[in-house]
Amino acid sequence: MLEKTRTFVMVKPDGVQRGLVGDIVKRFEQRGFRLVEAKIMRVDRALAERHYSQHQGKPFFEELVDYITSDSVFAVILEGVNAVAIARSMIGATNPAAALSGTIRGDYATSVEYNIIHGSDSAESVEREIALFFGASDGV
Ligand code: RTP
Ligand code: MG
Repeated sequence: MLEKTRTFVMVKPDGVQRGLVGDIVKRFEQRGFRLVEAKIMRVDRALAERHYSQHQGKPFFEELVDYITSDSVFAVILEGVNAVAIARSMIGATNPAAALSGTIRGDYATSVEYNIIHGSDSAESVEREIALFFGASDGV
């Protein structure tokens, strides 16, 4: 049996507003991921600042928090083989100008400020972000 792991993905407010949630979920399901838990929610400033604490002090930090808190997001826990690396490769480069066509950012985004989707970047980030967004998750 191939070992399955979890990752955390969040469709950002621009992705939800543009009606891209269904397409994005479909991409992950088609690739072989299983949805463990998912919800539409509003991120408040305290949660946004904790989620992006590694970027505190950077020139884009305030704008990033404004953006993430501006409207609903779609938060999801995915399970699959090599979940973090495969989800990140499907999401594509942070700056859509560098993201390849066929990736989510490469197909739907043009600006680094509004780049549609977040994906955890390490096993430690997965633990931290699932705890932040879903609490002590025991999704089936
Ligand atoms: P994310 O955390 O959202 O999945 O994105 P990422 O790992 O690909 O990129 P990261 O370096 O963690 O940056 C987090 C988010 O901050 C915004 N950003 N803006 N204006 C800028 O230069 C700039 N750089 C980063 C983006 O929304 C990025 O996804
Ligand atoms: Mg990141």
